Amino acid sequence: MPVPSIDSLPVLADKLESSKRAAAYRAIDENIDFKTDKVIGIGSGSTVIYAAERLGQYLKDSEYSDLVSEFICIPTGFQSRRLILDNGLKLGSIEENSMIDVDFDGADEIDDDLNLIKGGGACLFQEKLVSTSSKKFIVVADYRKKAPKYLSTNWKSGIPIEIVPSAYVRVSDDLKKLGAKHVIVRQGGSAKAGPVVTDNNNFLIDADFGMLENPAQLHDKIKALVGVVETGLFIDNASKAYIGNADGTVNVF
Ligand code: ABF
Repeated sequence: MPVPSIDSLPVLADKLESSKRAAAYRAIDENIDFKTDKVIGIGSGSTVIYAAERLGQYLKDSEYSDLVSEFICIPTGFQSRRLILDNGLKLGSIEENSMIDVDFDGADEIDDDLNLIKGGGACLFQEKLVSTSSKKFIVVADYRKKAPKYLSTNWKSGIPIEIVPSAYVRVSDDLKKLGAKHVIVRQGGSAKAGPVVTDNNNFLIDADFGMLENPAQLHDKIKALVGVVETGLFIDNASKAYIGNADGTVNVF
C-alpha cells in the first residue's frame, strides 16, 4: 500500500491531534534517508506516536518495505518500545547500537535556539541518551510547545530532573539555593502512590526556575549537584523542530 501523501489525509476533528500528526509525518518524510539510514530513535509522548505510525506506513509500502524492515528502532522507554512493536518495526537496544542515524522525539517546550525542556513523561534520561547518540535529533511538537523566546518554567511543572532517590532532600535544598522558587518530588497518580519511579529506579524532581535566559548555565549547575542523574534541559542538541499548527500546516525551525 503506497504511503498516503500528507495532503490527502482525512482531516482530524481534533485540531491538536491534527497539528501533532502533521508535524510528525513531515518530520519523518523529510529527515530519513531510506537508503543510508539504518538506526532510528523513537522517543516518547503523544506526538511521536504519529512518527512511529508514519514509519509503519512506509513499512507497508512495497517501494520502501525492504529497507524499513531492516531499520533498527531504539526506544526511550516502555511506551516507545510498544510504539515500535505495534507498528511492526524492529526493536533494538542502545547497547548494541550506540550510534543512531536520526532520532524523533517530542518536547515540553522549545526556545528560539532550539533548547528544550523534556521529561514530562518521566523518560528524560533515556531520551537524552538516545538524542545525544544520534547524528540528527528531530523534535516533533504541537503549537503549544514553542516558547515566545526563552524557555519558561512558570506555566507548567518546572524543569524535570532525574535524581538518585536517597538524595531527594539534599537535591531539593540545593536547587532552592540555586534559585528554584518551587521544588517538588513528582508524585504518582494517587495520594497513596508515592513518588514516581523512573525506568532507572530513580525519582524525579520538578523545579520551577521561572524564565530561563541562560539554560545552558543552569543545566551545568544542576548537573553538578550530588545526586542529580540528568536534567530535562536539552541544550544545543536538537537539529530541527517541526511544530504543527491547528490548521495542519507545519513550521520548521
Ligand atoms: C516526551 O514526551 C517528553 O520528554 C516530553 O515531556 C513529552 C512530549 O509529549 P507530547 O508529544 O505528548 O507533547 O518526549
